[in-house]
Amino acid sequence: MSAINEGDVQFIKRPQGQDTQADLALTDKVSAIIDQVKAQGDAALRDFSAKFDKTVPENFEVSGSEIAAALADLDPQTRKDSEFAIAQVKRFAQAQFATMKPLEVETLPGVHLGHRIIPIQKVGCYVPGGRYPILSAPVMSIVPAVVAGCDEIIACLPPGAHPAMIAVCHLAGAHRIFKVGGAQAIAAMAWGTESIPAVDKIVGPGNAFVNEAKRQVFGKVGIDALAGPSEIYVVADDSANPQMLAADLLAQAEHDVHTRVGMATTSQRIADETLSEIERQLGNLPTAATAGEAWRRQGEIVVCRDEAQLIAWADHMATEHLQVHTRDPHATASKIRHYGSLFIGQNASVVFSDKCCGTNHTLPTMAAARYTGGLWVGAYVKICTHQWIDDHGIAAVAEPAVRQSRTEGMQAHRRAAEIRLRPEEIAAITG
Ligand code: HSO
Ligand code: ZN
Repeated sequence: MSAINEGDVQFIKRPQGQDTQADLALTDKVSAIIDQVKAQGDAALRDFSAKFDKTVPENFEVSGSEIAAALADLDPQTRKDSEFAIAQVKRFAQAQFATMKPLEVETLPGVHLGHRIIPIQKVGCYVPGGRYPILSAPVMSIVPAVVAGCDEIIACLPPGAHPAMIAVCHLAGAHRIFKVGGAQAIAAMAWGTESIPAVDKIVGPGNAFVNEAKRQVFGKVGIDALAGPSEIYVVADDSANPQMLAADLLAQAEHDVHTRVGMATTSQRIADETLSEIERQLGNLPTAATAGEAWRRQGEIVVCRDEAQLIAWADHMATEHLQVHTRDPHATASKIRHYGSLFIGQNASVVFSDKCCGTNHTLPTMAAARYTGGLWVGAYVKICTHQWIDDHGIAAVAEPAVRQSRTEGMQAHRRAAEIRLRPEEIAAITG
């Protein structure tokens, strides 16, 4: 595939410069928070809750009666809708899990190799606060942990989070829930405090503080990915519907002023009509303050000369969500390589995955789609190899191992291989 760059396509609207969350002081601020939590445990959590959340919970752990109250207050239809989302995410995660098989193979007579799929024991799911109480957020990080069979699944969410978020954490299957947010929550789950158990892996998106904290605790614990502001991109030909495109772009734009939204099309008409349709829809969108700002800052529309260029541009962008609105969307989609999740055809709006269709909405941003997919049940297990070597296999592997160890000067390794051979077998090894 030939490389494509900005000079190759025609910009109808360009993003206003590079908008990132980069803040050099952030690294230092976050490492100070982590150090304090590590040193002082719950006392540090109380300090940071007072400073950042303006409230200090009496107990960080959500009690059984608080969960019962949150469930009782949950509007019945909201509960049903969350249960629907949970069931859908569970079905797909179970189907994906079924594709992960243990393996036993004899690669040479007597050389038996294999792997097992072992659930991660303790998982910490970070549930972001943010501009909206996104009820599907806990579903996406907790349900696959349940499907994978993790022993201990905890959830942390900011103390100011809506009680419905607590209810959904519980419905999704969290074993314990804690009211602690931000970088301090990540530090607590990585190192443990009096109230909060240390986990083996931390998953779930968050703000710039949470992301930086996850980056810093990586190694002590595993992490899923570093999720930046949401992104949507669309590739469209002249069969696309500008009203739909504008609605889909603005849907993601309302997340945050940092959201990156864009479209590439082979049709100048679709580009022009989508541009004016976005302005028209912003005119009566209640969340236009955020969506409009995101669109002005980060919105992008480019015209490509043909489908091949459209595909090359989509791969170049490697966005979190990629919608394909072309005459034969399956054919177009099959040629694209870099995306977090692919939305094939006009009906498959990102909103359905965001909320409830069953694919996980926690996806790679900032072109991380070049090297990873999104959060999934496979992120909650380890694939660990094993081997056993019978008497037929020993000679086959020992001879090259002895020779290699000699060549490398690793005499103890040589001995460990030789000790398993008869003297005449050792004598026969040349080189
Ligand atoms: N688009 C977000 C997820 C979401 N949006 C949930 C609305 N609800 C992930 O990038
Ligand atoms: Zn969204």
